[in-house]
Amino acid sequence: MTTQAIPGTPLAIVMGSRSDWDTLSHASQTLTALGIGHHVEVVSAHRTPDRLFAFAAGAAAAGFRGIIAGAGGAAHLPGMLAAKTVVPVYGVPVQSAMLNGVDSLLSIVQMPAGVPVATFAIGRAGAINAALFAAQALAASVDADSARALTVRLEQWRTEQTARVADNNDPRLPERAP
Ligand code: RP5
Repeated sequence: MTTQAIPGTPLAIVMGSRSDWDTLSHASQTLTALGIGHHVEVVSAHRTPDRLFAFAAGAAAAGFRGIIAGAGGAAHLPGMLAAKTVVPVYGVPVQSAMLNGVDSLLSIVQMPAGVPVATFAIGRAGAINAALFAAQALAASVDADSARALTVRLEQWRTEQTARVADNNDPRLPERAP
């Protein structure tokens, strides 16, 4: 399968470092095999935080329907992307040298309630499965009008969640509704 199955560039693959490409290249190869165009970019949560925020803030407008995000060690990239966009984030823990990727896995999977990251296996298997899952989600997408309405609702839910935290920043006081 080499022809374009889905028009445009509906998915992005981002990673915390060029050194993550050995792993994330498997996601790219999988999407290419399925005929799904995708953007590829290094965006580091720690070394280029402003770039991360700009990428996440522009992801929906750029037309991305999913972001595959790989990182290793203190792997904050997938979670911070998810915090700034309602485009689904598929997290791939990169196998780290010191702790074999268990650090990456726990860092990516242990998100607080309210900001989901779909987390896959460590390394190559996770990269391939993240690509397959993102492709399956694309294939199962609702029609464009429904998708737009759902995106608005998801963004409203996020806005309310943010306001609720900001309005209740003193833990000694009873929690107030927004
Ligand atoms: C993380 O630190 C990256 O995702 C990478 O897995 C890890 C090491 O990065 P380098 O020191 O190889 O650039 O941010």
